[in-house]
Amino acid sequence: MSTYYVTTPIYYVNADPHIGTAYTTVLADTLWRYHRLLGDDTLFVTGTDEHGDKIARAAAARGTTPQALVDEVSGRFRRLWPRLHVAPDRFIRTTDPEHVTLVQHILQRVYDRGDIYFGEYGGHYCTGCERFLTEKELVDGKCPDHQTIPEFVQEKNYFFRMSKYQNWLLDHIAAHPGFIRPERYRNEVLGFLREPLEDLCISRPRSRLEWGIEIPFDRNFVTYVWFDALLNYLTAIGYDHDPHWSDYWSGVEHLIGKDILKPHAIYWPTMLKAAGIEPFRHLTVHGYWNFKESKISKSAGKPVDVEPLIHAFGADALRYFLMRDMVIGLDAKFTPEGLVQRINSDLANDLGNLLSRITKLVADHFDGKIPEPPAAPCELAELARNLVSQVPAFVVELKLHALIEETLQLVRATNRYFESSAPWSLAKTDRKICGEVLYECAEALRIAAMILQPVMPAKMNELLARMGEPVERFLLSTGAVWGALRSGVALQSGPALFPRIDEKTLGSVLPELFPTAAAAPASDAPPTDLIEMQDFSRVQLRVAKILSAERLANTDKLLRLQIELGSERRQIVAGIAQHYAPEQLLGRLIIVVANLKPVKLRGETSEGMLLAAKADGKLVLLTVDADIAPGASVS
Ligand code: ME8
Repeated sequence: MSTYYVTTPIYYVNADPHIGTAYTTVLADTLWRYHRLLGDDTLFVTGTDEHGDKIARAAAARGTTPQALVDEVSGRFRRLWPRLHVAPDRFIRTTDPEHVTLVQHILQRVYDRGDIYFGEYGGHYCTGCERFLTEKELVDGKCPDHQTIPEFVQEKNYFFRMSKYQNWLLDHIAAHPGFIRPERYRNEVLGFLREPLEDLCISRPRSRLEWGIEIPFDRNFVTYVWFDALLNYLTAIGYDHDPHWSDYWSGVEHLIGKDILKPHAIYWPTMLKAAGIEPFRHLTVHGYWNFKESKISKSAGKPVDVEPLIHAFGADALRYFLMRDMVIGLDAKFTPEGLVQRINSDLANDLGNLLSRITKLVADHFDGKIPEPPAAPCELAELARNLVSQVPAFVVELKLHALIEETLQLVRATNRYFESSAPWSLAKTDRKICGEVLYECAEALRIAAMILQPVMPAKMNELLARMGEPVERFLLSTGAVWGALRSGVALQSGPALFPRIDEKTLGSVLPELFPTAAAAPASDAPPTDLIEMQDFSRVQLRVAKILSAERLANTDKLLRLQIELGSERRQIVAGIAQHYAPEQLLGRLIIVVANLKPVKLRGETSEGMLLAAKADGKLVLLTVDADIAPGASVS
């Protein structure tokens, strides 16, 4: 049995979880579940990154204390994960006392070994990245990730002798091809290392930043957030005091998005080396989920909330889409239409439908009990055996999208076998063969469900439970064996496993998913699609007066507004509840899109959309600057 320890980045708590952070966490959970299925000893850790400038600034902007902010937002991450069927063994926070002790211990060790010194530095500091950017990294004087001009900061600080480990790191990468993967990111890191590596500034003066871990050998400084955050991967396994820490460490896989390659591929291994700890085993880097052409993120003004997606489509279907539609290492496109297409074709049509067809015929002709298998299995058995034998390679090589597709190929082949054998006619002419066909189809489906269980744990467990399969921890090697399906066991009927999503449902959830997407394009991004004047003139903008406002039950995002629009009264549902209290809105004159087709949001009709501007997660209503009659057109 080998150990598998999987980590996600610990997320900053200056913003709520969104589809990007959900992706890495679902990926970690899925890999963790696959390794359990393969019989490994596993550990899965995620958490939140709670110190540093970014958090201090976000707290100040909200008029709260850093501690109150981190408690609130970290709680939101922790509560979201179970809703996505994500079950980490440990949720770590960098404000945990155990972590603070570990960071100070490692700092002291590296200092005592002579690899930390005091010096002065001036450089371009990007608050978004929480690090100094080199001249080479700047594009037109701006941070390429955040599109902001970094501040020039000059101050005395502590420095880590990172440069000393440059050659060691190059040799280590060369000797361990799986150290950074996929290869494109390994090459990117080798590219960084072609330039001389600078030492890393690892402190911040208390006078500038209070919110951090105190440097153990100088009370006037706090620890730079990356030196603090990266060490969470050791705190989580009880570094140096848990008897098993080194077993887990030897099987570690760090999952990250490409935005944080440099801290993980350069700072982290050199920090470990300086502290006398073995480097990590794998750093696996994935691309971005993009919405249209730009990265989905809070700072880009394009968050895609996860809660409404779970509510509308279900956690497992969302997990399926995320795992199926991103090839690890490449960017992927997130569109609600793409998500629905996946659910309808793979899950409703192929998988769910197969279960319903088999269940119905078994109920009608075999008293609801799984019939007897044939003496010799059909061609599906070979397909299934082949697939099962390839699962470990797909998992180890991180080709989850391909594993899912291959499994769906088995499901589709089973549907074809069902069609061509026509068990519904056989039921009238040859009941024995009819039973054998149904057994084989059910068996292929059972094996497919076992393989897909890490991707969709709740739905696949439900499917297996309907077949009378025990769904506690099972192993692929003993469970996914052709012919293990037990005849005579009840095949329970139930509602459709994956109901089809129709256009109406999609239309009704879109405004909630992207409450401000239409109203507020990314603040400083250049327009990508130019439109003709006549396109714009189709949109009727009008002034409206808010007559009443109230919160909608079961969502913390939506308000129901009654508005006056000339002689008309209308109801609109707006995603502004986190930015405005209902009583703040009464009597306000706002701008609405008046000719939108009505949609239903959480069962409430919305006849129009209000306009708001968005930046840094803050939403501000567009209003008029003098009194004007409600209903006035905006041109
Ligand atoms: O960087 N597509 O935290 P963070 C795919 N605290 N993944 C995305 C994504 C997108 N559009 N947007 C975000 C930090 N992610 C540090 C990490 S670790 C010691 C410290 C995911 O909240 C992806 O995993 O900014 C990315 O690397 C991470 O969220 C960044 O999270």
